[in-house]
Amino acid sequence: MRTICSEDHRLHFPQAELHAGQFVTPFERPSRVEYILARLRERGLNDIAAPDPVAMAPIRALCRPDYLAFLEHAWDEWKRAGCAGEIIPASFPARRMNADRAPTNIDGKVGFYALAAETAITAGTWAAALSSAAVAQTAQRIVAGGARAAFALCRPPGHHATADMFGGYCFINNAALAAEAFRADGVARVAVLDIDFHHGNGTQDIFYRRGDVFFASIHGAPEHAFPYYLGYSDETGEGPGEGANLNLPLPPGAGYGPWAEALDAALARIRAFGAEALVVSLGVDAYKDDPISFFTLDSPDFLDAGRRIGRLGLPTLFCMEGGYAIEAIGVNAVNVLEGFLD
Ligand code: Q9C
Ligand code: ZN
Repeated sequence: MRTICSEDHRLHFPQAELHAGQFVTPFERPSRVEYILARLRERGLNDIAAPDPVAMAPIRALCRPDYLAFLEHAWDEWKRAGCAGEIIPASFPARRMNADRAPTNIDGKVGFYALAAETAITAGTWAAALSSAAVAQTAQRIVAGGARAAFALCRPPGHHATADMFGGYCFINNAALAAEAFRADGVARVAVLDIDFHHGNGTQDIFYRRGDVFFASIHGAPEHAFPYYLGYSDETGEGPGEGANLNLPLPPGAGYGPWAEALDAALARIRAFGAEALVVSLGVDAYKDDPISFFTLDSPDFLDAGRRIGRLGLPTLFCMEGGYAIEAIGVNAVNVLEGFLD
């Protein structure tokens, strides 16, 4: 299995994350990629390449133009406004306020395009987000070209990003971009399986009214876990997308027993949907020692999960998402890939 990875992910390295009322070093940090690369090499998965140049047209088709313009120019506007630190949203269009009219003021704009306040934007964030999208695009082409699978080692991650919002460490939805690329290549039915601990609200939102892309997510129940305001099991899709959205929330402390049961349920639905290509949003924050999550999967469980996904027999693109137990992230992510290849 080939891995695609860009050095440019390093351009996004904020110093600050608002966590538990304090600024801490962000959980989503550049070294995550180094641990995964080291483990790939350790396991002989040495086919690692840089991405092709980013294709902007598919990103423009996926995201709202004003959101992309915001991401591209936010840092300059922030500096021009005399703001001293990293871009952190602090004001939001909450209930009964204007959520469809962007302010001109940069501080107002930042909150308008944010879904949470933990994710900082810095000088290199736009370039890094584009490099991450390019990684997904290049890896998707490899699978579309006939490979059984490819690994898009995306950073920053993408599954919380909608067409018009950043947050949850995400800016551009790499998995959604890849799913759309399969559609553009003529694949009639595509499935996105999101095994990150957090609900893939961005991916769900993008495809919610679509019947051609099935979305399934196993995640910490929204009453208890970020992103809190989406991810309930009664969210089943709308209009032409009715029945093409499957949320499998699990309670605090859930271990591999219920998790694997949820995975099998998701895989059965993907099979029944008739998917011809699969995008896996590969987060490994369901791990027992993850600092911001509450499932209790152990490293060998990720091997088993990969095996089950492999038994679907679909052309599969793995897109890296979360995972914050840094010392274990390499083993856990690569275990999914190795299980798949078994
Ligand atoms: N302050 C992904 O796994 N809030 N994003 C967590 C810690 C945000 C996770 C609470 C979590 C985002 C891609
Ligand atoms: Zn996550």
